[in-house]
Amino acid sequence: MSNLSRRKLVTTGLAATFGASGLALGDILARRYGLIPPDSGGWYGPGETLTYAAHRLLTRNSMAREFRRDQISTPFANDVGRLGEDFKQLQAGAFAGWNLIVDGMVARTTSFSLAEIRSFPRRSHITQISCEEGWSYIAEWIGVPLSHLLKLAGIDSRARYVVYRSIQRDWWESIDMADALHPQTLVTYGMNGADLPVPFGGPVRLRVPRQLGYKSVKYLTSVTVTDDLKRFGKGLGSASPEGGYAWYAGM
Ligand SMILES: Nc1nc2c(c(=O)[nH]1)N[C@H]1C(S)=C(S)[C@@H](COP(=O)(O)O)O[C@H]1N2
Ligand SMILES: [Mo]
Repeated sequence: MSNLSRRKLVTTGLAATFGASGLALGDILARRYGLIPPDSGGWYGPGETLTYAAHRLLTRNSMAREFRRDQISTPFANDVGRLGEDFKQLQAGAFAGWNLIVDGMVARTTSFSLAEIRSFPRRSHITQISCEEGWSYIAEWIGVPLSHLLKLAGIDSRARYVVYRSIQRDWWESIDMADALHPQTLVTYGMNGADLPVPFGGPVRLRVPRQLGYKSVKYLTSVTVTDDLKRFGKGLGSASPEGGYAWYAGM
């Protein structure tokens, strides 16, 4: 059998197995491991479920690849979003008034100022951010692990996801606790040894290096801890599936 037809056979077999019985498989996974993504419905649902469940079962604690300092990209690819008056006012005050709110299933709803965020234990990594459109760059990201802020707010043991938002209202995302508590998931305020520049999401950006670029939301304003994504937006987990992209964008 040639490689091509073998591959075709394997793909067809997979499609038959997981396409036809996707719902049954989903049911089993849901009951056994609770690994059904919020966008598990529809045509792409079984594939989304498989990808997410496989990643979580096999590589729950894996690390995103880190690079050497001399591999940092110059110049960067970058996508600059439009920013409103609320942002410009905060920018005029050197972001002294910027707050990040942590709420939802926590013991204490907590508002962290930029100065407080900067005072916490500092972590950094040199990782690649990859856009779903095909471009990428490598940068050093500096911040505090999101897990640190979640612990300070007192996270509930029933927590399953965090929903996070930008001052740009149409950008919001969510990740499961495996990524929220992952040591490389950082609330960043620095890049390549300097303050995080505004075009790259400054003053504060959530960096989720195990997933595609769109999960790294710029101009971060809030993080809500929850056990259920159904009551956010259209119930698909984030803005991405509402626009046709996967909720889980793990690499
Ligand atoms: N608030 C906000 N966050 C965002 C975006 C955006 O437009 N606004 N774009 C996303 C997408 S699609 C990608 S690929 C990366 C791009 O990161 P960069 O601006 O550092 O290049 O940011 C993500 N986070
Ligand atoms: Mo992107």
